[in-house]
Parts: sequence; C-alpha cells; structure tokens
Amino acid sequence: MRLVELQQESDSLVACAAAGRAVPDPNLRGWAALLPSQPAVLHEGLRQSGVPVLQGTRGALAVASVAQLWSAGRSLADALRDGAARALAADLARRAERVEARPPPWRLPRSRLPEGRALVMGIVNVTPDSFSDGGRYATCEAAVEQGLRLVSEGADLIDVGGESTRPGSAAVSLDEEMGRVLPVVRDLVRRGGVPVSVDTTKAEVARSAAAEGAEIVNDVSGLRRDPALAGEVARAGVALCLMHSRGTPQDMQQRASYGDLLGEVHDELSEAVRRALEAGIAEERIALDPGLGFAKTAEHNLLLLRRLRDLSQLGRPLLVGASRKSFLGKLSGKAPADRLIGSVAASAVAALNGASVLRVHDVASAREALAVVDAVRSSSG
Ligand code: PMM
Repeated sequence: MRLVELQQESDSLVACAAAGRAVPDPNLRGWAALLPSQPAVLHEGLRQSGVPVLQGTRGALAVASVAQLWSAGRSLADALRDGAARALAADLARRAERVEARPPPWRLPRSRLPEGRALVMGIVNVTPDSFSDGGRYATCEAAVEQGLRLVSEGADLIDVGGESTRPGSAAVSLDEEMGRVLPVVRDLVRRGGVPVSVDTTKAEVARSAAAEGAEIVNDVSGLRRDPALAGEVARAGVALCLMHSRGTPQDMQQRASYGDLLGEVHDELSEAVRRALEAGIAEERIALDPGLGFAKTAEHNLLLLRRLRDLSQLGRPLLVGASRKSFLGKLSGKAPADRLIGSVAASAVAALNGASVLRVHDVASAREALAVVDAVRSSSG
C-alpha cells in the first residue's frame, strides 16, 4: 500500500502501470491509494464511501483527495470485520494523515530543534575533492571557521563530512576520515552553539563523533554500507538521517534506473527505516532524504522535488540536499560555485513540498528564501 500524488498525466500513467491497468482518463488528478488486488471488501467499502476504485491486474487504485482517503480509511478501519482489510484501511488512514498534517519533529538527544519552520543544515566538507567546495576547507581551522560563519548566518545545524561522495570519488580510509572530521566536530560542538551532524557511512567514525558531541549521523548509504553503523547509532542514542542511494559513489550513476522512481525510493527508504528500528534506533530520531544526485539522473532529481510530498507518508521529517548539485548546473550552465540562485530555488521548492530540513552551502540566502516559503505556507484569510 502506498499513496501516490497525481499532478499530471505522466503521474497517472505510472500509477496505472503499477496497478496493472490502462489509464481510464488522462485527466485523472488528486491522490490515489495503490492497493493490493485483495481483499475485495476493502475496495467495496471504499466505493461505498464515495471513493472510486479502479481495478488492475496487479492491484487497485482508489482515487480521491487526501482528506477523502483519510476519512474513508478511518471509518473503514472501524467498520470492516475482515482483519486484513481493517489493517489496510488503518494504514491508508495513517498515510493520508501524514501527508495532510505538519511533518513530525526531529528529536535529537540533547538539543531541541526549532519547530514551525523549515530548518537549514549548513555544509562543512573537510575534503580535498568535494564537487562544489572541495579543498576550500581542508584544514581543521578553515573548516571550523566556515562552520562558525554558517552558524552566524543562521544555520540550525552543521553537517561535517570528511569523505567526498561525488560520483566516481574514491573511498577514504578510516584513519584519514577520522583525522579530518573529529577535530572539526569537537571544535564546532564546543563553539558553534547548534547541533552538529557527522556525514559518514562508517560505524567507527559515527561512534567517535558521537563521543565528541555530534548529535546526528548523516548516512548517505541509508544503512547499506557498514553493518555495524545502526548498532553504534542506537547505542549512542544519536539521531540518524537515512539517505536514499544505490551502490557506492563509484558505481551509483550506473544504477540510476527506475520503472517507478517514487515507488522505488519510497520502498527502499521504508526498508532503511525497518533496518534502523530493528537495530533499536528510536523512530523519533530518524529523518529521511531522497538523495538528490545519488543514483539519480537530472530528470530523477526534478521529479523527486516535484513529488516530494509522496514521501511524507513515511511519517518522518524529510531532509533535502540540492545545493550546487550538477542537475542545477545543467539547467543554468553554471559552475558549482555559481549555482546559488538555482540552489535557493530548489530549496524553496523542496520546503514548499514538505521538506523539514534543507542541506545547503549558502545559509543566509537559504534562510531568507525559506522565510518567504514559510510565510506563504502559513498564510490564510
Ligand atoms: N549530498 C552530499 C553529501 N551528503 N547528505 C545528505 N543527507 N543529503 C545529500 O543530498 C547529501 C549528503 C553531496 O553534496 P556535497 O558534496 O555538497 O556535500
């Protein structure tokens, strides 16, 4: 079961294909619940609640507004006798509620993040080869100074990374990564005044950074790379960002192939959450990230930004990192350091479509744009 937003004809085509049927009407719009073919009592109950259900060979599509799906799911979860149908109805109601409601807060072990507005995570890459700022903050002093500058510009969080994840980049040894990241984390925890995140896929780096006071582990592998990472995060009680990707930075762009991008990213993130919960990580500590640029083409990144709200049904805050990425360069023809306007526009779109945290290089500009998005979103009357 999954909810799908039908904004345009291409969305209806993909949703109908997932259910195994032809598109009945190219103007199908709104939201759809992609349901299993059985039990028929659920489909019947939805039809009786006024929600049209389109049958396919692989499943069924219940098409309505989110509010209608929510209300029909709630009443059927009470009314149906069949256990499987009741569970599906309750799942439908829960997913619709998550899409409709404000995103849940991201709980960190010590700090309390501001609520009621989109948050900005400032990027500090302590790497000689990161795609957009590689080499600029390669020494500890320069990296700490950059982190403090981002805090003064209004960063709510700082993300410190010591391993470039750019497509094709080489892996960094444990010692090298520890040597790059830990002194910067230590200093920023002491002097920054905002929670510090460590961008790593390695359990040992996560454990040491948490011991230095990092409150978040940002794992671009979504718990696929180091089998010991989830256990370290659970033991340390720190928060975790699970990002969607496939393969490794070396081969991820060969894996950027999807039949149903939103469906596959949804299912793979859901699987990552399951791994985290199984390891004992509290759900309130988890945030999710669609991983723009990671096993994604430029088109995939744009579709994820347009349909980001689909992922809010996973019930966790969404973090999005579009800043200076190459798909923006493709649109503007500009080099990484000159992609400010595109980056700000992408952050604004992501926030409007439900992102709770924007991971950016240019904090002051992002904060200014997000203040507009937040004001527009809460306007009334
Ligand atoms: N992108 C990069 C590195 N880490 N982490 C998360 N959660 N999301 C991202 O999109 C992301 C990330 C690569 O960009 P960079 O080299 O500018 O840091």
